[in-house]
Amino acid sequence: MFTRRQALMGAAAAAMLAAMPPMAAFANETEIAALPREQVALVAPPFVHAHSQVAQGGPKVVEFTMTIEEKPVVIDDEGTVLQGMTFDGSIPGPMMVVHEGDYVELTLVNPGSNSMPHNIDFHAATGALGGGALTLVNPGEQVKLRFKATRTGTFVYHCAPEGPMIPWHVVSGMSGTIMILPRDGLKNEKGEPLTYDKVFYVGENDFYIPRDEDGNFKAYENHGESYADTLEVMKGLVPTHVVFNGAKGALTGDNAMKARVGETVLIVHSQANRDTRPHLIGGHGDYVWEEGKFANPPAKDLETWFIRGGSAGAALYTFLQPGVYAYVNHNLIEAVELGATAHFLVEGDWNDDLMKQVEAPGPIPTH
Ligand SMILES: [Cu+2]
Repeated sequence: MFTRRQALMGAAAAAMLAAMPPMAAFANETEIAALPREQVALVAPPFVHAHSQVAQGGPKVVEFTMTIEEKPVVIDDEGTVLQGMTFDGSIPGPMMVVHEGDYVELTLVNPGSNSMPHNIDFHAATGALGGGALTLVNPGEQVKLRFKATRTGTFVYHCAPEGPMIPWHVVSGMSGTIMILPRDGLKNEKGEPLTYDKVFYVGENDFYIPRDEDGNFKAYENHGESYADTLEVMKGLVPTHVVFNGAKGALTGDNAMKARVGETVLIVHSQANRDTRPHLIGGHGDYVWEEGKFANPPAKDLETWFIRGGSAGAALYTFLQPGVYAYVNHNLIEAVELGATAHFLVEGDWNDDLMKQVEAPGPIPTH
């Protein structure tokens, strides 16, 4: 007999099923092996390897290789040396771009010339400490990790070996970003397509360089020698340097990022360790994915945006005036004194309607 109670329970079960998220379709090894593969050569920031904004065809396996390099890096114009640790030789590591549903297959190489084990934790990946538990490589080893790009957005990756080694490796330079684009590209808050003419990747780093009794930055022979002193400065939580692209001035003057009036630029900004607040002086964020997650609609017309430590965000802006724009961490002490300033050099015609110096500076008239 079919009772009223059974009918209610049946309805409840159906409602529960309907409320459950749809189970994603997971592929087996045979299906993954049948996918097309693409090898991508990474490029050093602020540049990003060539990619299509809308996916061409179905999901594929995208192969990347990164070689870890432990090396001294000059981080300011006074010649201060960081005992650096890098993914692929650059601070930050290179930005990878794939589409949702693609597989990332990374070969991580730790050459015998290095002195320490390293690994990689992808905030974009699911399981095993973001891959960190499956990628620990000693000097002289390499490892291959595959993960499925299931969530869209900009995500940090970083080295995460063990205990106090984790923050030390991160503030020595071992972080970068992956961007996972929706298959049909970026969209505005109405779901209409957005595209960019150029993309730049700005990675922000806080460094903690020990000083001697006279207050001068200390130099060390190697990483091991620098470790104890550096850890003491780190624990004070006051960085000696806050920089873009690994060094004060790495993106200013001759190294400015270039654009033209009318061009739309996507700026991806990461900070693996500490909060920051990018601001484009004289411009705006037309569309900003502050948390860097493309499933959420972008905010519009932002003056400053907030990047949480341990994340990457993306801002889209169409330049409307020529000139040099400073792009800063709008803690202006960090921007000016500690190094967190970049430049955009924009060419094109000035628009008097948007701004005009109606009268040049001159003496105050007397009566
Ligand atoms: Cu490491």
